[in-house]
Amino acid sequence: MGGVATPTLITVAPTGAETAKADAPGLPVTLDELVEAAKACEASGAALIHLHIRDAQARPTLEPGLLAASVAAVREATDLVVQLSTGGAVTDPYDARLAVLDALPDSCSLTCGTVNFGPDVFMNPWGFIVELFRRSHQLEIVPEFELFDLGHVATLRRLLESEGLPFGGQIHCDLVLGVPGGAPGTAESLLAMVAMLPQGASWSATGVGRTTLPVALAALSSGGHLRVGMEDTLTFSPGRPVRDNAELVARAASLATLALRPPMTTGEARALLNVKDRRNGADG
Ligand code: KMH
Ligand code: ZN
Repeated sequence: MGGVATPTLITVAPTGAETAKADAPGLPVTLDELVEAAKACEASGAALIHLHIRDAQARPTLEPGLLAASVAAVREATDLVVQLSTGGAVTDPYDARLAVLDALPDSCSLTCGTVNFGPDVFMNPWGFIVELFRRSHQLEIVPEFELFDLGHVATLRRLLESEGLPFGGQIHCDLVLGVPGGAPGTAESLLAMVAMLPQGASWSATGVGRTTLPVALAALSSGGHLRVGMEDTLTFSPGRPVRDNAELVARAASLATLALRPPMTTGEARALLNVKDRRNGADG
């Protein structure tokens, strides 16, 4: 043994597209709430933020002006790596999902396959995956590959074989487990997916709902990073709703520290993912 343990990249996914504000009062849905949540999560140990945004009625939206304003506001208020979701809501059309990249975030999510999503279907056909990958490369945005099932890992490998490395050169993945329709949120399925990842890939994992803690503990003990947040988890412990995103980040930071893999700084996250520096109007 010996050597220096890898610090933990903590990603926060504060909002998502599925939960109504009325069902979770702590959900950040306005720009002000989003910025406050981002600042609190950064202070609690997050280094990357995965953003979905809402309109004035708190409905999920991919409106280009709001996306650009959200990226600018979070960049202004924090040093977090800003990632926009290209998954959106299950009802969003492909062209609007592709146009998300025009807001020039540091990173974008890129889901590597279609998956049943509760009663819905989250559509990600091969042609769309390739188009998103190429556009992210063109615009110098680092993709994070979202993997909901084992077949998505196989598709990621196929994508890299045909298209080469993503912008920045680092293959970074997020394993999203416990979605009804995707891989179960267990250590066994996490390890099966990790075993198939391309060589040199970095990865985080998130367990949806009550799988959040088993998946986080399995990820920490297997060299992975963590994603937490109200997009994925609304119950802190049985019968106790999540108060806000920062408490989920704080819990993840405690687990990581306990595992002797303390939270990564935003600077370390930027270096790991090799994101283009777009702060202070450096570019776009
Ligand atoms: N809201 C889900 C349908 C992503 O952000 O890229 C898709 C999702 C994945 O959340
Ligand atoms: Zn998302």
